[in-house]
Amino acid sequence: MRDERAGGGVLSRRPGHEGLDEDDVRVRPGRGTRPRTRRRPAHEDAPEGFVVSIDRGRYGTLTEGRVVIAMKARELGHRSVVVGDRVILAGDTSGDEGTLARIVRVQPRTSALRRSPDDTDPVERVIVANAGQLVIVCALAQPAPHLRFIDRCLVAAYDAGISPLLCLTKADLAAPREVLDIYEPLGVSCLVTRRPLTDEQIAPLCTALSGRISVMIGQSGVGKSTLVNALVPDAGRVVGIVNPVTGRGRHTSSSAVALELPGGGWIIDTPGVRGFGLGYVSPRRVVEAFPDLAGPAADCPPGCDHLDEDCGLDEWAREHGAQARLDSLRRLLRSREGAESP
Ligand SMILES: Nc1nc2c(ncn2[C@@H]2O[C@H](COP(=O)(O)OP(=O)(O)O)[C@@H](O)[C@H]2O)c(=O)[nH]1
Ligand SMILES: [Mg+2]
Ligand SMILES: [Zn+2]
Repeated sequence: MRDERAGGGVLSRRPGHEGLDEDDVRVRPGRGTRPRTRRRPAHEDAPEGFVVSIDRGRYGTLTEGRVVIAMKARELGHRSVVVGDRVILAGDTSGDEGTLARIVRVQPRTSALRRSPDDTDPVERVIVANAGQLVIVCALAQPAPHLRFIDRCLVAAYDAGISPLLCLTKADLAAPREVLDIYEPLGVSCLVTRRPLTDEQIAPLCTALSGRISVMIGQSGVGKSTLVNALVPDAGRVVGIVNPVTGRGRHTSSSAVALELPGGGWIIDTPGVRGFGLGYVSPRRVVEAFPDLAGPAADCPPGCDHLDEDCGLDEWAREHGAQARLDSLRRLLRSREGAESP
């Protein structure tokens, strides 16, 4: 007898793929994903966790108000799990000392901050998931501002669809004007902090971070830890409780960690990340971040990198009095080339 339901649907079964249902129709072939089978356990009422730390294959996940340590389930294969991911847990999710849950699924990401090992390597690795904001911390002195680093962070942020926030520290040592003149024409949100880091100093940053997931990046010595300690007064303790399984009290220097802000939201510190390889970012992706430039850029010669004489953006900038904005955009585009490190 013919099964009416099986034959008549839009999602008719493909030869050689018996037993698949519409869940198997994927937009992209996911690495490590497998077709649904009868043996696959149901995780429908399994709790969801938020990955706050990673240490040698152990994932600290905030789950229903407690920190549950978990490992990746075998069924995840090579699928990456990073700080900021929302994951479905199975097994012992009590969070009791010595217990270990399993991560059985990773929820779709709203954003993915990536790096490639270097500019020529097309393989990209996700560093942080679901962040809405990239806080680029740069000192105005000691160490001197590293503008190329800022440019590259901006490119990575625009590519990931994450809004950047430039935080200029140590304004007690040097004035911020020159740096602001480069980035304000792009419409980048900028904040300036100085010592002593009073509540008044930190308040604008608190407001900017409130209720969002922000990831912080900056070179060593620019004042990231100083800011985090001011934002999250018990930051040291929060990090310390994350790893009861291994007994290690602190996260390793290379791993990211998410800290909950007292006013709501999360700040993710990325101690091991000192920059981005941008080999995978196209000029088009960068220009798309600036809606007023995307229109005129579409009239450029095919494949225009927007750096040469025949680029149509020069005329647009003259007509709109936007030379500073175009200069800043070109800084960003040029920062994609050459070596990553300072
Ligand atoms: N003068 C001055 N020094 C600062 C300021 N913020 C941080 N520092 C100092 O800069 C050094 C590096 O700060 P730290 O937070 O450890 O930087 P990190 O490596 O980015 O985490 C420390 O000696 C801080 O006391 C500031 O606004 N002004
Ligand atoms: Mg630090
Ligand atoms: Zn062009």
